[in-house]
Amino acid sequence: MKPLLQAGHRGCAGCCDAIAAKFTLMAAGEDCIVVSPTGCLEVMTTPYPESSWNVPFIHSLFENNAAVASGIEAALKAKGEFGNTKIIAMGGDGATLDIGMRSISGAFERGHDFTYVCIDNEAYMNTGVQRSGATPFAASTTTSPAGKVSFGNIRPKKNMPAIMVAHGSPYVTTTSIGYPKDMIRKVKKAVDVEGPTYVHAHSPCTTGWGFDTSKTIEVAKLAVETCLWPLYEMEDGELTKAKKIKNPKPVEDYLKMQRRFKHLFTMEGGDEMIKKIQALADANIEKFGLQ
Ligand SMILES: Cc1ncc(C[n+]2csc(CCOP(=O)(O)OP(=O)(O)O)c2C)c(N)n1
Ligand SMILES: [Mg+2]
Repeated sequence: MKPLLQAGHRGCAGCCDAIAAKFTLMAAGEDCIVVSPTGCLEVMTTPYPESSWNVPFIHSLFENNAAVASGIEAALKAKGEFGNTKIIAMGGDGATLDIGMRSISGAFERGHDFTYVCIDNEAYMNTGVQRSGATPFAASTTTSPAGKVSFGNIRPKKNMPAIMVAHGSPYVTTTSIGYPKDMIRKVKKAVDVEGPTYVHAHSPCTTGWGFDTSKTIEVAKLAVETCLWPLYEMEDGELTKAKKIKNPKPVEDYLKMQRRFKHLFTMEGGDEMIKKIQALADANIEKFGLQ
């Protein structure tokens, strides 16, 4: 079978978006329609007149990504052609947590049968690494730069999965491109569950985070192994599964691999910030019962 996302696209070496899209399509199979707004994934896979997509792909605006997906579902149903076709809206963290939030909220409220996959590389990468609602505490970005008077981004990540749970979604899950089997299983489940489902995939970006292009998966795994990115499933609002981490690694192991956190190891007071980040990981262990 030909790959559903063709090789030869223009992603960076080690690109997380390509990996996330590939796993999503492996899970959804051929009979799917993908809607995606502007962002690295769309730009690198669809330079006119080329396309890497071997499934139907529609480029939406940021603002109407989930609205387009829900329109496709409604149209197929009206034509009596809905069948088994999986409708997938796939957007970056900026598209999902910030600019496209209203249309996602509306589509989930209306209860359309589709799956939203957020490819979370924790900043607006395509336009040059600007901070988004998903940028973690103390990360340096071009709009939250670390410097003499700043340790970088001052706010913690917005809890998007919790917002989707609050919409009454039957299935909300977090995953990571560092765990292919986990991600493929969860996307499969999400597309099979009836109603609006949400998959939030943590996706380390070599260019924006500043690590070697060969380390994408290693960095992704460290986010999970330090408990900074817990892998869990919520069904009908209840926590049904969380990946246990027997011996969590210290958050330094994750932070020190990335240029965006480099200042924490060189600036006076950086150790206090690292303690705050460790506290976020410890809170996840408690909240999701990771041990
Ligand atoms: C309404 C609107 N605002 C801003 C832009 C400019 N823009 C294009 S790509 C992009 C970054 C997208 O970031 P994200 O959704 O996180 O995807 P990534 O590129 O990081 O994968 C932005 C801000 C736009 N195209 N439309
Ligand atoms: Mg992004």
